[in-house]
Amino acid sequence: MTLSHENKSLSLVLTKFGYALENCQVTSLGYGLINSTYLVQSNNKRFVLQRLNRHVFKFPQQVTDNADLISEHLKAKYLANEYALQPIWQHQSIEHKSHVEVAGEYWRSLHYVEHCQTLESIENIEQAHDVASSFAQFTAALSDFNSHRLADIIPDFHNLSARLAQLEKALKASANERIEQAQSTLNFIDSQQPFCREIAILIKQLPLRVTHNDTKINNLLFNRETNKPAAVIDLDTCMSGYLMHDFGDMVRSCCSSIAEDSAELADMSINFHILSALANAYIAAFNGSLSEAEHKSLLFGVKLMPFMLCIRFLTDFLNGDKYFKTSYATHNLVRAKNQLQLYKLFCQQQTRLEEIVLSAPALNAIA
Ligand code: GN1
Ligand code: MG
Repeated sequence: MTLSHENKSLSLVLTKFGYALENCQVTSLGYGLINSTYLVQSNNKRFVLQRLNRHVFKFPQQVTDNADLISEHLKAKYLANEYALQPIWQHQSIEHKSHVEVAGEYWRSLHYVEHCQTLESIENIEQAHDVASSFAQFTAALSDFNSHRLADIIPDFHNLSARLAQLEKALKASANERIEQAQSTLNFIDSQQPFCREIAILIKQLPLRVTHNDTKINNLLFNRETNKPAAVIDLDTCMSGYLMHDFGDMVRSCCSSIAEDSAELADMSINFHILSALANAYIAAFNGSLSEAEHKSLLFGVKLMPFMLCIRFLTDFLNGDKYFKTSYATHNLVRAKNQLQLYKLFCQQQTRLEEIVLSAPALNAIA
């Protein structure tokens, strides 16, 4: 979309939310790979405006409906002092809706939490503790929410066998040049069938919960003054899932020494001190309510999430980069190789991983 095109849309969208573009300052916000997000300032008011990616979200109203249901639940918990983080919510349009449609695009406005920032990496052990207990609190606060009320926004989102099938399909339709570039990564994925079988058996023993499904460190807002977590954001993929998905996604985004799209694989290492702090705080936050199977599954989640994200990036590379935003031709391939390297490092450190995750105390010592 060209800038003038986007500006014209922005103007109409703002009108539908009761604002005039000429009185607003609009700037880009965040580093998401899917939606386009803006910060809007109008006089003394600030709010977030977001254009949902319609290629990714085939039924965007499901996204805004789910977000309304979740924020209603979290607001009630917050008011009852059962949830310490700030719930975020969607603003209503002048037609009293949580979205507006302009030129076939789907937009929404979100509450902007003041005095906050996001982080792209963990700076210390205390922060790791805070990140893990925040994401765990988020999931724990949703443990009494009936997951059937939530639409399955992207079916099979974290279903490994479905992701493998999508890769297979992309491979059949892809150009030879891309396949050649992806070949070594494809071969390695193919060699991991025993791991895929383990996951298929494991998931039969796990309870479904309402999970966030995108627990990257940059989906947590930190208060700028106190440096403490303020709110869990980006509820786009909040739906039924397994706890190991959220734990694994958090670990993959917090423990690698390099960014998820860095090509400098020789520099990649895992910070086990951070991992240990994450595991201890995450498990303790559930205060004994995790079954043995769920606790043990977290170990698998740590390997599963980079492995599955590698498959997703590679599939998109073979499909011609239609899903994730990219900045250069091999961006998705670089991301896939990066996540595969992370998976390999975790596999090499299986014993250490087991020691950390399985020995994490199940009870919250502070409670
Ligand atoms: C996407 O757009 P963002 O950054 O919130 C993706 C996640 C991936 C992540 C990888 C709907 O999230 O699943 O883990 O990129 N979201 C969707 O950075 O596919
Ligand atoms: Mg997201």
